[in-house]
Amino acid sequence: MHASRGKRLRVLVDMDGVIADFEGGFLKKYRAKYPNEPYIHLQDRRGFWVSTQYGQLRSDLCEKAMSIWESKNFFLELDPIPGAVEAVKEMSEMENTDVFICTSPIKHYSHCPYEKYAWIEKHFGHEFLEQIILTRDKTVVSGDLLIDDKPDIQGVEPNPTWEHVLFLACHNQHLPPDCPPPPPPPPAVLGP
Ligand code: UMP
Ligand code: MG
Repeated sequence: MHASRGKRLRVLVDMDGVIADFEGGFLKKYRAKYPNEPYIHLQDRRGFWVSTQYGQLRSDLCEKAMSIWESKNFFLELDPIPGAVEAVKEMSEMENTDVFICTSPIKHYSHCPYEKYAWIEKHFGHEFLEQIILTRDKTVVSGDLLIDDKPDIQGVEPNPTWEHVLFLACHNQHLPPDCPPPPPPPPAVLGP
């Protein structure tokens, strides 16, 4: 794949949880909006979906959690993950390397897609707007590497071109390290 593109390496970098601190931004705004409701410390987060874990804590907290990232300025005001903006800029300046930000917007689209563009412009500059891919299905995007904090990235393409590099996050740090799948069993030997 890599060689077929004249040796250029295409790196897809996820946004929430990799360069933008979605979990930290969520917890700060959730606690400010619902100071009397229970919350989950970042070290106790398990599973990719924040809304699912809050819903397990108490069913009505699922919608309360969603109301946070559906609010205006939520995505725009996320802090960068320390060092991430610098690392992505550096990677995009490397020889023979093309970097794209590949991010899934929420379906409540009033603010999120606009704010993702504005966030990239604010932290990377106007030129970087050429390198944004907004998609709900990352399996159809071609690349060599996808750096993403979501452990299971699925979609309509069963064999994406990229190799998934799992980015460490509070919700995935307890997962066992990914092992390559076992080789297929030898063909059954049929009797005479
Ligand atoms: N998101 C939800 N629910 C959650 C947690 C995250 O809808 O419980 C959204 C926020 C982001 C998207 O728009 O999922 C994650 O995008 P990626 O980082 O996978 O691109
Ligand atoms: Mg992510």
